[in-house]
Formats: sequence, structure tokens, C-alpha cells
Amino acid sequence: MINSRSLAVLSPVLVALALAPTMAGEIVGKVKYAGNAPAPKQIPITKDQAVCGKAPHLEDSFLVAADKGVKNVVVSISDPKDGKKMPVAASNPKIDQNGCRFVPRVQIVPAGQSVDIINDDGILHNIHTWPKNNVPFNKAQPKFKKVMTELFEKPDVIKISCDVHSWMQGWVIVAGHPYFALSDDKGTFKIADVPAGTYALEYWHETLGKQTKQVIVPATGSVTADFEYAAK
Ligand SMILES: [Cu+2]
Repeated sequence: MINSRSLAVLSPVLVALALAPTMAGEIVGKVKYAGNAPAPKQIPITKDQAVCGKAPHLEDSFLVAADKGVKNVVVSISDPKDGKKMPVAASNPKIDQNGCRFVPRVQIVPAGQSVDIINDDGILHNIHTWPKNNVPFNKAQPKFKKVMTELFEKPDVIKISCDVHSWMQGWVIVAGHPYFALSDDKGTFKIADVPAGTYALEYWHETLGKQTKQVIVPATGSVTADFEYAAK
């Protein structure tokens, strides 16, 4: 029988239900490569040997694990419906120029984010961006200039290079919404808190290119969205 006491117990539950956020699930998966992993190739260091040549540079644009997992694949929803933005981080993410390479090589940042470009090498670098939607920059960073801060304003896929060291290459992926993930060295990824629904899921890799497949996100729990790139 419902009396005032049981209502008092019940009502906070009803209130909590009424205030519950949209049902959301997560997208998990593994990105693989159908072909053989490329043999590790050493990049010739043609400049600033004392700093850039300290450690061997192995080609790292296409990294495939023993079980065929592909690292540095950007997985994202291409048609989100909720208009949410990826929150800008209070402390700036970093691109470190260390041993004449960009670390990390591929990075996802929110639109509107400032990024600290660090010169740890104590030699001249010259960072150069190749955006589609943002204003490009091409700036010398002399050895005494430890940090340059740059704003990445609009959603984009931006190649970065160094005009001093031709082999240096990296990518900044500027995200317009939160539903992005970068695959780890096993090729696995997870996008959390995605409102339930049907979406186009995009896989982007700097050498393997862009592919899309449909994914249905459940109201709770997770959906597995594995993907395999064809051998090239
Ligand atoms: Cu450089």
C-alpha cells in the first residue's frame, strides 16, 4: 500500500529518472591491416646529426602490430546529432620536437584549443601547418625559443612538417565534437558516452586513408566496431 512514507522514498528515484541523461553507449573496436606489416625502414638523417641522429629514426607513419592492429587511426562519428563540443583543456596539449621528430606524431585536440609547441632539441626548427579550414602558419622556432603557442580554431585534419628537417611529419586532428578516439599500438579504440542511435563511423589513417561504416550505438553497454583496411 502506498502511504506518505513510501512516496517519500519513491520520489527521489522518480526525480533521478526524470533527470537522467540521454541513454548512451560506447563504441569499442580494433582496427587491423589485412596485409603484412611493413618492414621497419630507417629514415636517413641528413642534417643536425648531433641532435637528430642521436637515435635511429624508424619510419613511423604506418605502424602495424604483430597481430595486425594499426596504431594512430582516428576513429570518429561523422554525423553526431547532439551538437556537443569537445571541451577545451585548461592546460594546453603539447607537440614536442624531440630528436627531430614530432611527439606525439598524431594528436586529437578540440576545436578552439591552444597547443604548446615545444622545442626540446635546442636547435632551429620551423613548424609549418597544412590546414584546410584553419589559417596556416609557418614559423621558425630558434633554439632559444622553448615554447610557441598556437590556436587550432576549426575542425580540421592538419599535416604538420618542419621546413628545416624534411623527414619531420605529424598530424593535428581538430575535433568539432567529443566523439573521437585514436587507436593505440594494438589498434584498439573506445569512444564513450555516445547517445544511442545510428551513425556513420569514420576511420582515418595518414597512409591508409578514410573509410566509413555504419554503427548502431545501444542505449547502454557497448557496440563493437572492428575494421580491417585492405592490403595495399
Ligand atoms: Cu625541425
